[in-house]
Amino acid sequence: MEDIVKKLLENKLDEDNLRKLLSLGNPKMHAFVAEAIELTRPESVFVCDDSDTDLAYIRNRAIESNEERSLAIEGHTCHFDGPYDQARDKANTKYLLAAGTDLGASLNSTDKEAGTKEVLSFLKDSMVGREMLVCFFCLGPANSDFSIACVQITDSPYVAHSECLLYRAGYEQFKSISDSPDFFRFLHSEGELENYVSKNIDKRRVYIDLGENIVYSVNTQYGGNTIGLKKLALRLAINKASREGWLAEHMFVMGVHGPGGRVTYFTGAFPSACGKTSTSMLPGQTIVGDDIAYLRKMGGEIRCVNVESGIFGIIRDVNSTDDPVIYEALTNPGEIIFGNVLVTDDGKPHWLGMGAELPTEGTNYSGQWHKGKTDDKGKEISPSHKNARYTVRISELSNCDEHLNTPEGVPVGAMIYGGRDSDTLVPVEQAFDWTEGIIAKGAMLESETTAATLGKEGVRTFNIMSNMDFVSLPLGRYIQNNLDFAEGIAKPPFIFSVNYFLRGKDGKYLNGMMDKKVWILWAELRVHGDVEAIETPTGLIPKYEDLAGLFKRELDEDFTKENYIEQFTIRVPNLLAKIDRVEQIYKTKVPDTPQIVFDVFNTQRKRLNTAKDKLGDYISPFDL
Ligand code: SPV
Ligand code: MN
Repeated sequence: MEDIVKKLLENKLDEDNLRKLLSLGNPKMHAFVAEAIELTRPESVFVCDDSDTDLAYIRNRAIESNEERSLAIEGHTCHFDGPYDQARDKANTKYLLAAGTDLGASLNSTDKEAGTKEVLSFLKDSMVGREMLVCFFCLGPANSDFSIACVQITDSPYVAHSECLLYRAGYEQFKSISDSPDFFRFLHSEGELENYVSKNIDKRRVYIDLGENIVYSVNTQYGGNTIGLKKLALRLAINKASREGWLAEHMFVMGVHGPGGRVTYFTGAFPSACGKTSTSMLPGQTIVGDDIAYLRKMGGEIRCVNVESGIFGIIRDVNSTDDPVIYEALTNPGEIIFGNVLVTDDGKPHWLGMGAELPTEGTNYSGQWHKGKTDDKGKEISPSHKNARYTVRISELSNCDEHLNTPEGVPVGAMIYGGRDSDTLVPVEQAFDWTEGIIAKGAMLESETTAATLGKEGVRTFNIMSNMDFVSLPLGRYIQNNLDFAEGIAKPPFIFSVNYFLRGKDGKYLNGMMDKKVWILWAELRVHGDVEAIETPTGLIPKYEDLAGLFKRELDEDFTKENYIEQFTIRVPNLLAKIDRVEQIYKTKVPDTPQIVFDVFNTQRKRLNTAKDKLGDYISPFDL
């Protein structure tokens, strides 16, 4: 170890913490910690070795520091982020671009030298008077081809505590990588606090250095901006995966339970707040993960793991009818962190859509709250934020899949792409093949914006593979990587689109919350060739009889022919307009778009026009 590193560590760490840090023989990690100490100048440094004592220390620190408060039910706590720090800050999340590199105009980036200087200036002295926490985690199951070791430095016990619930312990993984330089590094400081929340929101930054595998995050607490292993690591992983020939995706992983005890694993990519978690939690199915998956080719098949081991889920509309498993976990003892809900004096959390009337006063992200309270712009403050969250370990859920921690992951039988779309796509459609699936389902994905990111809601936005916010390489190359991924795979996963957000002429949603169960189970039957399908210009859709049978058996509902026609009508003008819109983006903003993307657009356009000439603008599935 370099003398200067050693000296810095010895000066700041007490004997016990120094021993824990030096037991990991990784010079690059030691240097990272030493440099962070020099930069942020903490009062003390705590190193977590994943022992029960150390995990309890972090939990207690979160409460002692007032970043979390204890709630009435054992193990439950609540954290508040500041009123302007309630979602991912896309505008201030940037890639640090070294001279001579280019990620394309669609990705938010800044000059590496200037950006690094800026973010380091905000981090400078940020931990004076505070304790630095150094934690180790592992992305993916430990000791597997998927594993990526990570070190997180933060001055927020809430961030560290969240990561202890969301990720696999990594101290031992770090031992096993020995002196390897191949790991991810995260440096976070919440910056100056006021009432325990980050004060200098105008200086909030999340800067990503792909060359160094480092992410800096400062002046923010919201999980999506601070929890290194979540979206910060996803951005690093997508770039690493591209270099190494695998995929890192914004996808759930679930076991879909078909006839005769058969389990088929599905991945599903949906933009934030579009039903990803609730799909992976569907009754009767098992969950591997709800947010991020790594996919690799192994032994002639595509296999995947959940990168995480917990859920940082949206709590809005979680109730005993629509999300019974989560609701059960949220209302019983266990380690859970609620974020930005409403808390009443009796220590109970309340949230929008929980299935009960909300109280008229309590404490929320705005401080003391009462019904009718307005913000500084005169807008009424919601009791619980729309993007309020809960954090829970998947192993604590009754529907946890047996392969959550299997080192070789699970085989992928199908991949689903879904978005918020009120008027174009049918509820479920299978792509003709892998290439058309990746392009027409994944690379053409659009979705209406939600409260999960700052900015206006409900704006139809291009969102390639639901991964637009996290892609860290030129988009054309990202598509090509996806297309190439099935090479050498005898039976590539089937690809489907789903749309849970279709609206009727009166503006009302055409589907109930549980209808998605029918779409997913139908897709599972297709993977095994158990049902036939109807060919449309853009793919394959269910036959009425098959859906009616599933609705009856699974939901005890009568699915009428009228419903079927309204939902599965092929809306030719809308589909053509969608192709035009997305094509325009690729033509103007993505110079490295592979030619095959335009070919698929043209093929689909031609098929749609042929069908239109024969059958008109709006085609009933019964006419196909
Ligand atoms: C999402 O917004 O996609 C999330 C939550 O999963 S976070 O990215 O952490 O904000
Ligand atoms: Mn997500």
